[in-house]
Amino acid sequence: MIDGGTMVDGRRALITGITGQDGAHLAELLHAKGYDVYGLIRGQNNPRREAVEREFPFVTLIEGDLTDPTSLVRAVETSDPAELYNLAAISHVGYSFKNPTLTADVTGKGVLNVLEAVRVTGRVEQTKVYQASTSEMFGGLDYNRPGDGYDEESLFHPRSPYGVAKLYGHWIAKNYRESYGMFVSCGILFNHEGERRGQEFVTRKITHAVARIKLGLQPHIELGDLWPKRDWGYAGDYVEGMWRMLQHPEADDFVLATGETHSIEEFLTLAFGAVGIDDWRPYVKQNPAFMRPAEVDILLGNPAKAENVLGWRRAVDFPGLVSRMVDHDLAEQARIAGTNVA
Ligand code: NAP
Ligand code: F7E
Repeated sequence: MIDGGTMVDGRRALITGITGQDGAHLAELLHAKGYDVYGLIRGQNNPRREAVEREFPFVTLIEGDLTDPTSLVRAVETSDPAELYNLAAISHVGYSFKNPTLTADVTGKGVLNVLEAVRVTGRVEQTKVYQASTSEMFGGLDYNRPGDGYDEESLFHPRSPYGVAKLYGHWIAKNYRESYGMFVSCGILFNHEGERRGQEFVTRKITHAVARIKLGLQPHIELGDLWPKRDWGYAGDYVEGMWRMLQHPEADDFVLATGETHSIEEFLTLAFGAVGIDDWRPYVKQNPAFMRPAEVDILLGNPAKAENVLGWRRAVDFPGLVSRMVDHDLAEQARIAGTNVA
């Protein structure tokens, strides 16, 4: 980790999406670097609040919602951040098909609300913003052939309400950069996973089920399509890239990816293999309820710009990611069940 020893004592950072996977990794990273970390949390009784307070007692929580501009102004005024990481979103692609209007309001217009909170409080010159853009803005092979991987210049063709909302967020962020000279960098991040990933996403759904199947706690897992391919990295590596984007002298767009793509079938093979099950097929049932009206067939990213300009490198490879997640879930499920794992 370049600059791993750099301390920035007392610099203030505001993270939206503090209760999510990336929020947790980033809070940890910024705290280790000496930042004062603030986190935006929504709802009058957020079920994840207690866990955040327990795991990250150093984070100052501020109540607010991406759909409530007044709350964002208050959050920016209270935290007075040098760096604002906008990670909050409705982030599940399948859910976005079922709730497209809400997704547009939160994942799309919510970005505008965050940028406006920085602008109207007079912080254009003092607050750097990170916007969480996504590989879901690219459409997959039928629309946009990636060659050696999608990069910052590739065409966009989003295939879900989530992807469309994120593309609005991406372009409004660039617009504020160009219109007001605001330091807004967009990280176009490919899938990143880990032991903090929500169980609604396919990787964690699989590793959680593999652990329970191995321990005899559930008979099988139900999934949707198994042929799509994704460029899967480790979330801990990717938050380091977010931070580097805001340390770079100029605001810009950067792809973070591994440069490898694997199918869900390959993920299943490694995950079941990690617990000694060679053939996963008897344990996997397909259920159309988990299929989407439109699918992104293959995502493959080209991280050359982030590697060359930011010096960013991912450390965890695909087999390392899968075994890390399975090991974690096996230990956790064994603990819950009161079983010893040999
Ligand atoms: P995540 O685990 O789903 O977390 C999403 C966060 O957004 C949660 O903290 C959630 O809080 C918050 N949120 C949802 N609606 C909100 C609202 N109306 N107001 C304020 N907060 C709200 O997502 P993640 O995996 O950490 O991803 C972080 C960001 O990167 C997201 O913007 C995602 O779209 C983007 N991204 C993720 C990936 C990936 O592979 N993980 C790849 C590319 C881009 P609650 O606890 O209140 O629900
Ligand atoms: O699906 C297929 C599904 O939901 C991956 C988000 O973080 O990364 C994520 O979006 C693939 C898709 O992630 C199930 O159809 C099969 O082809 O884990 P996922 P995602 O849709 O790629 C991007 C970069 C983001 O920005 C998003 O915020 O797996 N799949 N069966 C399934 N997916 C789920 N969730 N559940 C299944 O049972």
